[in-house]
Amino acid sequence: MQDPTHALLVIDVQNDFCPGGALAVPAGDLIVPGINALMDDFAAVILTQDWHPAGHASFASQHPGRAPMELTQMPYGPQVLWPDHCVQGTDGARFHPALATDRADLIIRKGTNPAIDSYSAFFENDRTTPTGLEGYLRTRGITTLTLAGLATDFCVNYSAVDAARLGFSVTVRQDLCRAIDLGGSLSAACAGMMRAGVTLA
Ligand code: VGL
Ligand code: ZN
Repeated sequence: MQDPTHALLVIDVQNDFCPGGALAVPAGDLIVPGINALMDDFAAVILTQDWHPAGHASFASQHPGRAPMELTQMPYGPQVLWPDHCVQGTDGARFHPALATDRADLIIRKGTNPAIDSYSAFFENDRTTPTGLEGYLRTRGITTLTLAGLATDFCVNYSAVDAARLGFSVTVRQDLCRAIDLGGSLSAACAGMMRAGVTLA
């Protein structure tokens, strides 16, 4: 019997984060079969989709003289400058073709504000503007979340930490995540998730 209070949150399993994509996460596509199988264990399945307007402020292409993967300062804090990725309506922004998207109860799109990045499924990177996901989960009576997807050290990490801070009980399935690992970002993310009370499984 599926637990109605427990949801699966699948983060950004999109073409641009898989091999061949604009911001490819090594072996990002290998987690798709395991995520599809895991969906059968959950009463609620929620997918997130990174969904940027063209010319998004997180793109290095918008910062003259700067290169992808460099760090800059934004009004809301430090920001990695990314290659153009997950532009609304492009093939790179679509889910991996093998992901079982028909199983989703909800697809939440994030990163749509041209001036603010949004790693977390719950808040933009100003850490205050909500996506609405918290309200959806609470009104469904969901208290426990299992996370999988891309990338472990960015969107999975921010989503897991925010969920724990909001009081949800959170487990990250590390075997069903893959990381970008930029300058030690994976070990920093794991330490931060553990500090926030996230279970790394
Ligand atoms: C992500 C960098 C930029 C992610 C999204 O899904 O982890 N990373 N946008
Ligand atoms: Zn993005």
